[in-house]
Amino acid sequence: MNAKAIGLSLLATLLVAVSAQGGLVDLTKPGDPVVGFNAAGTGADWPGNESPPNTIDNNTGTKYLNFGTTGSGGGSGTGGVTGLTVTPKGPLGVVTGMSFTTANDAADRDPMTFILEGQQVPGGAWTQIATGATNVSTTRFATSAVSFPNDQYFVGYRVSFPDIRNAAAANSMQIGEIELLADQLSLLSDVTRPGDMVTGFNAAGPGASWPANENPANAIDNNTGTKYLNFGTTGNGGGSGTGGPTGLVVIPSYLDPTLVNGLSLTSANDWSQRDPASYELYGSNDGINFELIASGAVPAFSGRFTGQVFAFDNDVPYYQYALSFPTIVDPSTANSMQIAEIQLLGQTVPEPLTLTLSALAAGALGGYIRRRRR
Ligand SMILES: [Ca+2]
Ligand SMILES: [Ca+2]
Ligand SMILES: [Ca+2]
Ligand SMILES: [Ca+2]
Repeated sequence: MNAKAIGLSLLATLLVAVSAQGGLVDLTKPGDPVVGFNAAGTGADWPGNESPPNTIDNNTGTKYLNFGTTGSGGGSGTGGVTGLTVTPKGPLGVVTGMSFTTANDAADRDPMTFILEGQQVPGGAWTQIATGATNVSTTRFATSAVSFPNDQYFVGYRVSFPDIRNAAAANSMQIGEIELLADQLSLLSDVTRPGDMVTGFNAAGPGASWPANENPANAIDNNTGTKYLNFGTTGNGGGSGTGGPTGLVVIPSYLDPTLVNGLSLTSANDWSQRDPASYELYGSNDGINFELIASGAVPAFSGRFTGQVFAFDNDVPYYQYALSFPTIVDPSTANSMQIAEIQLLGQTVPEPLTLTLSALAAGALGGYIRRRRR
C-alpha cells in the first residue's frame, strides 16, 4: 500500500468513526422477502396468519410464531432453533444493532438469544455478524435493543433464535417485530448518473462492438427498458459467444472520489443466455492503473428486468471504475453480452490530498468533513 492508499484508507476509517453519529435506521421494510425456518428446514411450521413477514410489517400487533420441530400439539419447546431470513430491497447499510418487540401473549415463547448472520452474494455463504441476548422483557409489545460492532455491508440477513424463555411450558417461539438497525450515514446509493462519461470495451480493447442504440451509456441511464449489448470479439454474425470479457469504464461526475461497497445488476429484455455469469470490478485514480475491488459469480437472474445486488469489503475510494464481465451464461448460443442497468453503490469521499497530516493529527478532519456534509 503506497502513502496515498494509506491516506485514503485512514480517511475511510475516520469517516466511519464520524458517521457513527448519524442515527439509526431500520433496513427492513414491509414487503421485503422473508423466509421462515426451523431446525428441520424452511417448512411452514406456523399458523397462516402468524407468518414470518409479520416480523417486518411495522405493526407490533401482528406476530411471527414458529412451532419448531415439535409441532403445535406438544406444548413443550420448539425442538431447536427457529428464525427467518430477510433480503432488504432498500439501500445497503452497515448493521450495528437490532431491536426485538415482544408479541401479545405467552411470554414463555419469547426468544432469549439471537444469532445474526449476513451474506454478501445472493444465495451465498453466511458470515456471523453478532450473537447474544435479545434483552426482551416479560412485558408485552415491549421493544428491546442491542448493539454490536460491525463494518461490513451485506445483501441478505439470517436471524436465528436458538432458545426461548421457557421451553418446558411453551409450544413455540413468537416475536412481534424485528429491526435491522444501520447508521444512517452508512447507507449507500448509486454513484453513477446519466451523463457520466462511459466507455465500452471487449477483449480487443475499447471499441464500438455494439449496436448504436444499445451503447454502453444505456447501462447507467436509470431505464431498465434500455440495454448495453456488446458482441465481444466474435462480431454480430457468428452467433457463438462473445470471445472474451466485455464491459465498460465509467467516471462518476463528482469532484470527489467515491467509495464503492456494492454493485447492482439488472437483466435486459431478452435472451438470458446473454446475461453476465461473472463480474470483476476495478477502480482507478489515473485511468491507467486499475486495481481489483471485487469479483465473483453472477447467479442466474430470476427473470427479465430483474436485479441482483452484491456487497463487498472495500476501503479505497476511486475516481473511476471498470466493470468487466469475463463470462456470459451460454456463450455457445448467445452472440453477445447484454445488461439493462448497472449501479455502483457507494458514497462520495472528500478528497484527502488537500489535507495535511498535521491537520489530521489536530483533529481538523472531523470539522472539515462536517462542513462538507452540510
Ligand atoms: Ca420495521
Ligand atoms: Ca409485526
Ligand atoms: Ca443509475
Ligand atoms: Ca438502461
